[in-house]
Amino acid sequence: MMDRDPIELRPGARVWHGFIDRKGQEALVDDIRRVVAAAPLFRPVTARGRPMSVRMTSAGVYGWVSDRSGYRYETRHPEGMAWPAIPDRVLGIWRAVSGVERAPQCCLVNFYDAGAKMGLHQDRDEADFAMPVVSISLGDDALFRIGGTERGGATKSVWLGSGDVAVLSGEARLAYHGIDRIRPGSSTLLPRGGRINLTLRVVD
Ligand code: MD3
Ligand code: FE
Repeated sequence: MMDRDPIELRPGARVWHGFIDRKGQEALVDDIRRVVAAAPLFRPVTARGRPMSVRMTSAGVYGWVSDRSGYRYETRHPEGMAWPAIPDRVLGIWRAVSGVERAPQCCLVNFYDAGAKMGLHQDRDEADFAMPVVSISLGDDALFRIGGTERGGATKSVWLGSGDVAVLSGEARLAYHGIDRIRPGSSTLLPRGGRINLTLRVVD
């Protein structure tokens, strides 16, 4: 499975390129299809009412939602159902790279079509920043950007490809990060193209 050493973008921010082989990626896509069948993708709107370009859903005890009342973790999908369980294969990747004993409570599923992006932000809605964030990329390549813990500092960029796994921990746990753009058509994993990112977090 893990055929290379990770790249350390900054202390605590590590990327394993090619962590998951093609068969593993296909199995993950099947897992995510089942998650999306139980908890459909929706397009969150910001507190100011602006629709996000990324569509989302979640698995786990908590899911991440955003609407006119703001963003937060919730135990139910906006349509009212509980979130489906985090697939075992996804939990196995968390165990392999997270370095912590606790299990993730949220697997956020982000779907990026050709024009989607995510602005620079911090992940800080969680209670314990000693718990890392683990990210799994599937499908089209994405240009990921990471800065420091203050807005406006220097940033570094790296392309995340299908099967790459990244961990944000330690002093990078509160680093600003985002997705500038995807490279449409760069992967054959998803028949209709696009990118799926799974972001795993311990919430409470
Ligand atoms: C890169 N999602 O949902 S994954 C988010 O690709 C979010 O959809 C982005 O930021 C996405 O909040 C980025 C998060 C991530 C975590 C750790 C990393 C990316 C990383 C560590 C190193 C490099
Ligand atoms: Fe984030």
